Amino acid sequence: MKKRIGIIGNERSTYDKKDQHTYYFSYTPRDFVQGFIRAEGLPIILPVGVVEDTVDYIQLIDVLVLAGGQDIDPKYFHQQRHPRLGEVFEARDEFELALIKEAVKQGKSIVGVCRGMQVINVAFGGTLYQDVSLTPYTLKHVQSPISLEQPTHDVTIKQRSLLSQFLPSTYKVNSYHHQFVDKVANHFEVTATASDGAIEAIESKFFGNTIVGVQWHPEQSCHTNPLDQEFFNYIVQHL
Ligand SMILES: [Mn+2]
Repeated sequence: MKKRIGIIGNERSTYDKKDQHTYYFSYTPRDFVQGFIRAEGLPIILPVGVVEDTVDYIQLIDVLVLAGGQDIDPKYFHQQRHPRLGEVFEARDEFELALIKEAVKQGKSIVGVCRGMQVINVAFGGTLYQDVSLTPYTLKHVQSPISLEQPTHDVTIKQRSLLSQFLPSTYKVNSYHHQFVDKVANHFEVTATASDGAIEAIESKFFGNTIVGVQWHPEQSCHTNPLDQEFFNYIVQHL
């Protein structure tokens, strides 16, 4: 059997003027699906479900992937909501935190992208900056309107890290985040840093399984950049 990659979905709605009806969708960006198919994995989209089903969901998969999306409710790192906090999605927070806990119990690897890295950090006791305005960082970390296919800032990759298995020691990544890891969770190490000091990747092997999170979006550039496709290849081949 191919490696089963469970990607946690998101929800969105569209209002159809003709029907005068709002339609709700569970989805994940197609780029994740395609990245894992190219890597010869078996992507499976997990909808935002109910916490009591987390044991069953984790049994279905080999690797848990947390994708990008809304901001995490800061109550999970014991802070009040800052005025610059973006949209939050409570059911997703709760479900993802439960899936992470269960994945650790069952010894399944965990991968986070953007919000996904931040959720991992919070799940293990770290904190976030709720907005870039609260940080000392000076690079442009929301690169729009520049397409995410195009990398815009450098990161330094730590030697002997998981990321260093397929990325060079200095690597240019895309950037689309207004929140940042602040205090890093215990037993995690920072394995990529932007030149302004922003934390761009974290990893841990402490909990028995492999856990890795990146702040950039390899799924948005893996179609055109082979090194970003390597992110998916590595997950399927080694996690
Ligand atoms: Mn960045």
